[in-house]
Amino acid sequence: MADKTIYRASTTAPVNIAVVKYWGKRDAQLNLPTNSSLSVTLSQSDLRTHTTASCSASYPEGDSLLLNGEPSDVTGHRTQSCFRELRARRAALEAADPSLPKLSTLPLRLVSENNFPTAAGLASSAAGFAAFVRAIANLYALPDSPAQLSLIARQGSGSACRSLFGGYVAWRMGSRPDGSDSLADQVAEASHWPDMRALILVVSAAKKGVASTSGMQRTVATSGLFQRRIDDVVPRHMDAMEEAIRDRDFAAFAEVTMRDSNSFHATCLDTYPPIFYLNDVSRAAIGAVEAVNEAAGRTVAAYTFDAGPNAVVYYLQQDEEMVVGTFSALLGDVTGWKDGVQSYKSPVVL
Ligand code: 2P0
Repeated sequence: MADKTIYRASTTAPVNIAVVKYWGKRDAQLNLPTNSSLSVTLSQSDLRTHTTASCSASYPEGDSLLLNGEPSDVTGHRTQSCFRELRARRAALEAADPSLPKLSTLPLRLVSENNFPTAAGLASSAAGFAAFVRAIANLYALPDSPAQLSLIARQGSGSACRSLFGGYVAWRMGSRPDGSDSLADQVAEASHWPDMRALILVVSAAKKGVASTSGMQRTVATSGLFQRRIDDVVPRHMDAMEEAIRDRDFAAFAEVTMRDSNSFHATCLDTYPPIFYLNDVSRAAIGAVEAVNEAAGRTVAAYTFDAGPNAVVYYLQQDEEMVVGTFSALLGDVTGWKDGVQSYKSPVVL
């Protein structure tokens, strides 16, 4: 009789918010970026994806994914690349040790839940593919390091490679055509800078207007500013950011974070036709950060925006009252999700 055992493993992965942004692919098939990037993983936040991976000979033919209760397509080349790479690694283990169960040939079933709006510029694909890859790696008992798994997660979604580490994480763009050196590494543990906090302002939970993948392709094809960003701006920002993190220099961290967000959104505006991710509430959040820094007489807060209008504001614990107070005045004293989600304030300990 065939073995009907169900093999199962679960994991969660957090979102990460870039302070030096990834925007542009040099190889869409392998998902290789035009620039390195650096992010902060929000490990302690409730912005996470929980994923269970299972496999069994009793499952019907074919792999499946249930995302937030809805069947989701797994035939896309990115998802297929992740399945293929993970299966190949498991098959190698099985070949080396014939006593292992042959999981690599069984249908896979993934069940994944986000506890935040999907595709609202809150890095859902980052947490999603990081959890996807780690759940299957756990199921297959792969010995691969987080850096090795980041090579696989990158092929699912670029930013996902950074969510396999906590703390401050760089995604090195690499130079090899096969992508084997385009992977994530940890610049510093979260505990290196224990006072760092993030405030997430959900301006809108609606799906973003221009998806990242097509948006960045259009930028690469049409923006003149983009070339300057990848040749000059990002390399300087990467160096300055690593130095700011190493020295726990908040003023420097904040300046690079805000400049890089501005540079990324300027590049979006320079795309033809232009891409707008910021709205009036986003601009009010920028104004509020400028006002609180001005009032304090030093830099206490830094804003950053991804491919959507939601703001993430970084600050240090000792300035929490000042920073969170400013945003309460701007957005009202709302904690948690509200009907229709107008705003969400949740100081996040990293
Ligand atoms: C980032 N973003 O570094 C930048 C900042 C958005 C703005 O990574 O095509 O969803 O799946 O590799 O990772 C969003 O892009 O793009 C992103 P794909 P992804 O976080």
